[in-house]
Amino acid sequence: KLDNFPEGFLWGSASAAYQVEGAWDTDGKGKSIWDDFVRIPGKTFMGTNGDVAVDHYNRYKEDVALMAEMGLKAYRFSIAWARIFPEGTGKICQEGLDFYNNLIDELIKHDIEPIVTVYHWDLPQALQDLYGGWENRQIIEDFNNYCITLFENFGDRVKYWVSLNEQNIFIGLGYLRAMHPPGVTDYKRMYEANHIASLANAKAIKSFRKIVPDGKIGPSFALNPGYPATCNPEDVLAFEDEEELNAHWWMDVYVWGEYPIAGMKFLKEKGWAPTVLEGDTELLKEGKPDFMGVNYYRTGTFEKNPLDGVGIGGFNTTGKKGTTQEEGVPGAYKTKRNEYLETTNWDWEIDPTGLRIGMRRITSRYKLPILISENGLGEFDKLEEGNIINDDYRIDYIEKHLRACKEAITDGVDLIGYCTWSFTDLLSWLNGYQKRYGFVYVDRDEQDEKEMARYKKKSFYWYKDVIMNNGKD
Ligand code: BGP
Repeated sequence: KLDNFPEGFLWGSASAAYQVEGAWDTDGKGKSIWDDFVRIPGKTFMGTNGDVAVDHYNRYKEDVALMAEMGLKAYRFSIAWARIFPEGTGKICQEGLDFYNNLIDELIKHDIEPIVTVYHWDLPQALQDLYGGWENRQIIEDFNNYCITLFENFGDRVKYWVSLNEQNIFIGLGYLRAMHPPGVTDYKRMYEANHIASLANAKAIKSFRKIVPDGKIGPSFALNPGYPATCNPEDVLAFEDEEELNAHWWMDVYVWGEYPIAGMKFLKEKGWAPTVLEGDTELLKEGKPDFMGVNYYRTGTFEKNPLDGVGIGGFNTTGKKGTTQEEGVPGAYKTKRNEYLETTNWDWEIDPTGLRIGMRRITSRYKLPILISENGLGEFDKLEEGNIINDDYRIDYIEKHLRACKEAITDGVDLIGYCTWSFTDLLSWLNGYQKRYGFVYVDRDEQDEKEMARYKKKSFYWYKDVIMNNGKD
C-alpha cells in the first residue's frame, strides 16, 4: 500500500543558519566558531565560507514565498546562537530576536509549520574563547539560558523543536577528526565534550517541558545504520561493536539516560570513558525526547579490525568518486565498501532500504515517534539554457526514500514528518557550494544584479505534487 502517509504528515524541507543566512556580522551578530574556522587555510573546500551564503537573511520573504508556492507543510531552520547572544551569554541582541520572529510569522502566515533547531553547530566564538566551549560544564548553564530565551520568545508559535543537530557529527568531527572547529584529535576529550553536550541537551529539554508544555522536542541524530560485511561471526561482532559505539552511544543516552554496557566497557579499557559525576545520570534521564530526529544519507558496512588495524580515515570532500579512505577503531571495527550499493559522487551509499532498516531499529529499541529531519542528495547540478535544472537523479533518490518511508510506516514506524535537505541550495560545510541539495537553484556566480537569483529545479514541481497528493503515486 503506497498511499499510507498519515493525516497531517509534515512534508518539509530543512536548512541551517550558517549554511543559508549569510549576514555573518550584520545587526549586532557575534562571531561563531565557524566564522573563524573557515578562515584557517585548508579547512574548507577551496576556502569557501558562509559570510554571504545564499543571503537568506535578506531574502527570507522571497524564500518563504517559494515554499508557499510549493505547498510545503513544514520548514526546519536553525537559530544562530550568536545572533541572539553575541557573546554567547549576557546581553540579548534585539535585532536577532526580530529576525527570527519575522521569519516565524512569515511561515505561519503561509500555513507552514516552523520546526526550529536550537543548535546547528555555530557555537558563539566567545564561549569557545572564554572556557573552551563544549569541554566546560559552564556551557550546560549557558546553553540552557539560551534555550529558555528561545522557548519564551517563540514557544507560543513554534510547536516542533530540534535540540542538538547531529551531536555525533559535531563532536566527532570537532574533537576527533579535526574537520570541524575546534579542530582537535583526542578520543578522551571527544568523549568528555560529548558527555557535557548530552547533559546540556537534557537540561534544555527539562526547561522546555515547563515553558512549552504542549510542544514536541527531540535531538536530530545522524543515522548511518550498519551492516556486517560478511556472516563470519567476527564481522558480525565488529558490526555490533559499531552499533554500540555509534548508534547506541548517543541514542541510549537520549532516551534512557544510560550508556550502552559493552560500549562503556570498551571505552574504559581504552581510557576514553567520560567522567560521569553524581547527578549526571538523573539529569540525563529527565531529558527524554518526544521523538527521535533522524538525518539519513547513507549506511555503513563493517568488518573486524585488529588492534594494530586502521584508525581515523578521511572524507571525500571533492566529489571525486572513490577518494574516501578506509577507517575504523582498532580492536573493534573498520569500514568496507558495500558491493551491493551504488554511491553518490561523494562516496555516500545510496540505500533507501537502509532508511527503513534504521527506522525499524529505532522503533523496536526506543519506541519513539520519528521525524526525518534531513534526507537528500548532494550533486553537481547544471543550470541549463532558459534557467532549467533537470535533476531527475534527485527525484529518483527522494522517491525511493519516500517509498522506504511508506514501507516503514506499514511496518509500524510512527513517522511524523519528512524534511528534505534542503529547500534552496546552500553551503555544504566541507564541500563548498558545488555540492547542491536544493529544490531551488541559487545562482551565486553571476556578478550582476541577478546574483543569488533563485531558479526552480525539476524536483521542485515533483515534490509539490507529492505534497499535494499526500505522498500518493
Ligand atoms: C548533515 C548536516 C547538514 C548538511 C548535511 C549534508 O550532516 O546536518 O548541515 O550539511 O549533512 O552534508 P554535506 O553538506 O556534507 O553534504
